[in-house]
Amino acid sequence: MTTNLASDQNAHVFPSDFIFGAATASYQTEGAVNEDGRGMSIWDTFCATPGKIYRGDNGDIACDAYHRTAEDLDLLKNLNLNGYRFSIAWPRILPEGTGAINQKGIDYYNRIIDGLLERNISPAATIYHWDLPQPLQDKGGWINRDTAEYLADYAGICADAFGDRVEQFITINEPQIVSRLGYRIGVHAPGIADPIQGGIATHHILLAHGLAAQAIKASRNGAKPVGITIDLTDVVALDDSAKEEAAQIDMEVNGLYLDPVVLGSYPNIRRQEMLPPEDVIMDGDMKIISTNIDFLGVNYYQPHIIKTISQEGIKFNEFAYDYHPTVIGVRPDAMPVTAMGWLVDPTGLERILHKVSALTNLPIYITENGCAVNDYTDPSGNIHDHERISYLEGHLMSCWRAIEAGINLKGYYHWSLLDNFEWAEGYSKRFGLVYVDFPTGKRTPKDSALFYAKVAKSKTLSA
Ligand code: IFM
Repeated sequence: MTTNLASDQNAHVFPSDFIFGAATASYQTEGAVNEDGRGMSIWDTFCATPGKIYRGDNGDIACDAYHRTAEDLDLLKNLNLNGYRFSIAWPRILPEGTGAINQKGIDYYNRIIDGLLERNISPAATIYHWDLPQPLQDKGGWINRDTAEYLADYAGICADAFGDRVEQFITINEPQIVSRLGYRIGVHAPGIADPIQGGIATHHILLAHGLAAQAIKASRNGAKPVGITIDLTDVVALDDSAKEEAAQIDMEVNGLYLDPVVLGSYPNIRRQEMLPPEDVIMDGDMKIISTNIDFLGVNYYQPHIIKTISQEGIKFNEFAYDYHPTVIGVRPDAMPVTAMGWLVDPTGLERILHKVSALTNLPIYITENGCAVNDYTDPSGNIHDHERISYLEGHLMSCWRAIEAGINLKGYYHWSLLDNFEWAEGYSKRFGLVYVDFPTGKRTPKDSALFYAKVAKSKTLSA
């Protein structure tokens, strides 16, 4: 099926209701960690642990977004964006993780939501973008099954407080990163490096998604559109003999999180330690995890390109895959990389959209896509981030082509609105459309922001 979107050789027009948005997350931007009753999160603890974060950075001040709400909402408006994806900090709403609600936390997100609506910008709220209240970590964090229930209670509170105005709720951001980086490898909070705990955390975070979706649907505000954001990567085998391993890697990085949500089962992964131990999967869990949702959020950054290892071994632009010794990952010479070292391949986004659409009829939103660039202000105070413009243009073109091919893609949120705290990388990586001078908090739209503003205004990508 094709949709016959308007296009001539030079102009590619998006549907009139398409969301051109930007995304941020609480701990990465808000700062004000000790203000207005916010409790401690695992990221406060992790950042305070020597050696965990580049240069010892932390989110104490970040972009100071907590104090600059109106300024940031005006930025969105001036960039002609019609959608904003932000996350709610669990420890601002429930400083202990459960129990007493902190009204000042509710007030803060009310200011954001009302300010968005006044500017005709659609609010999309993520319930959990990784800032677990520290008191819940002290009870075991995502290893403790109760954490899934606590998250559902907190999601219900958010839906009751904000569901009369928030247009989309996203339960969890990137369950893969929570379990893999937080529990399996330990480079993210809470810093656990144990494959078994990784498997347990995987199941509990997915269970939390299902329970939270149910709680949001049961809100006194009535059922609101709810979905989950899963980070997906396109796994490509360059030769036939790498295909089987590529399929396994695909299941480990994508299927392990996507299949339970859309199919209600874990994929057939060979490495047993990737899967949740059988005794943590209770009767009825898979049904909860695959609870009906209204849309799927997809985060896409880069592909994984795999080939069979040659007799000469690994060359400089290749890298080993742990646990998959017969294949290597390849960085093709012609493919640019971002300041994170991530490959730039917009066609991967298109392929991911086709693969997801073959699995589910859910409407899809790209809830994150973007790149880190070594941005700097020139002597006149401008930021000429041509790499980001090219990245954005390429990926928007993939979105347009996917819609043209009949894929139910409803929106695109660029990561990120602002340069911000990039987790273990601290402030060393800039992902923003808007440059943030961290010592002063001053915001300056980069050239990419001006480019995106034109696209968003005209809903047209001109070649
Ligand atoms: O900054 C992160 C974000 O928090 C989650 N998705 C990937 C981004 C870039 O690493």
